[in-house]
Amino acid sequence: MANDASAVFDTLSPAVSKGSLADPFTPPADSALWRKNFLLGAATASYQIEGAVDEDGRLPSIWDTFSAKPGKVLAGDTGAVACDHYHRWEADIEMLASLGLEGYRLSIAWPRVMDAAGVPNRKGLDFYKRLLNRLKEKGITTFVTLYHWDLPQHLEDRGGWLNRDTAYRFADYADLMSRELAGTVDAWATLNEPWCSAYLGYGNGHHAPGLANDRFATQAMHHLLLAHGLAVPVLRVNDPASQKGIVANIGRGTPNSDSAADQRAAHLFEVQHNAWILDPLLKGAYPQDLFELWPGTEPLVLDGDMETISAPLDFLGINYYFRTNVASDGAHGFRDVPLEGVERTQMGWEVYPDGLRDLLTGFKKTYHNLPPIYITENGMASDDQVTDGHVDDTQRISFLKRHLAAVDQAIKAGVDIRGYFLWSLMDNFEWAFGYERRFGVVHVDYSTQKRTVKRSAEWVAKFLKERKARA
Ligand code: IFM
Repeated sequence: MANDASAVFDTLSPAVSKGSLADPFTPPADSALWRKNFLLGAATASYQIEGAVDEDGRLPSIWDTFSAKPGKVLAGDTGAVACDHYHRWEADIEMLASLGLEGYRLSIAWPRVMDAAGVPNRKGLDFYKRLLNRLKEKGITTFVTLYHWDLPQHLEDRGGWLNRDTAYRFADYADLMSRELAGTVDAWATLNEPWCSAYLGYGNGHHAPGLANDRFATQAMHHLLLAHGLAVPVLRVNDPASQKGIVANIGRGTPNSDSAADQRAAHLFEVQHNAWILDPLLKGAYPQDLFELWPGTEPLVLDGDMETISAPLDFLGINYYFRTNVASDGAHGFRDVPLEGVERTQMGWEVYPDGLRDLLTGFKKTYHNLPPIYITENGMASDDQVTDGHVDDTQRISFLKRHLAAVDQAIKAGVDIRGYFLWSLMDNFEWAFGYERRFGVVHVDYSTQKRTVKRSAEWVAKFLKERKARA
């Protein structure tokens, strides 16, 4: 196997590496990307695109509260309007369909569909029913995430994910949604990126609700995973035909040197980013090395919790963005050592497709029960501008090609990967970075809400058209 995922397509089709739209996307003939049943889609999330935060009975979420606090989000941005998708959903679905995208991953805003007493909010539910029905009419495969970080504020007021009860409230919410939406959802993901909810939300405070304590992070993680475990059987009963899974973000950590200390640091980085979530889900236990990194932070785990958390999954969603080069911090952990001269995105994240392949092939070795995988997010931010009605996001085209090549290599190495969702369908509210960072394959002018299809979206559409023609 070539070491460098980018090299695969470069060798076979040198033109492709230039990333210009004129070059056809020509994966090798034996590439899984040509398979009709390899799903190619795009992803979004409720708080990042919907807006309409106080319409039709939606209650406040922790992100409304957090983004209203000075200094928490770049430029004081909030999700109050975002892409106004709540009102523009029909045109947005048309756009998605016109690009030929076969799958759409969206999330439901919990505070839109249920009140504090658990009473359904019909208007909020109807929004998602209309949306999902339309997607079905268009023949688009639907992946629905129940929790992409917009926790109802009333639950945070009672301790949020530090309160075990939130896990049970989540199971009630999953029950309502799967009873109401059964038949319109192809795959349910319970949580998006519990690492971010637990660590960024409760461990370092960069995300809502903004608490910073390692012990909080491990307890919040336990309750998030418990919420997942409690919800899965409920989803199975109410909507047996759909797939059930969870979405984890994974991080590649590479050692800054060959020293044993740096190797250990890279291992601990991956324990903290990957095994912290995947071990409980797939092995039924937290990795003990985590508590070497954060001594004394073991969460309170009750009898039966780990069995609940590790019940079999139909799929595992994987979100991948970059690698981190690390060295030992001289104590229990690691410190980042940014590499010089490497390609980076608008986020400052290193472009490193091989990390995706290496993590996936590594998981296959580590977890004998690794479920089928969907890449549920992958993409990059760039400072995209509209010029003469076009957005030339050449770096994104090249990024997507190289990461798709890495996926292909992982499939050839035996990993069961069934699809890929690019992040994101359109520019949106990028959490603590507000609207400055643009991840979309469709540009959004936030002053007019005009959508402009970027070159990258045209490129994906072109490939999908070609694939359809060859089928
Ligand atoms: O925008 C986020 C998304 O909500 C979760 N995964 C990472 C993306 C880019 O930061």
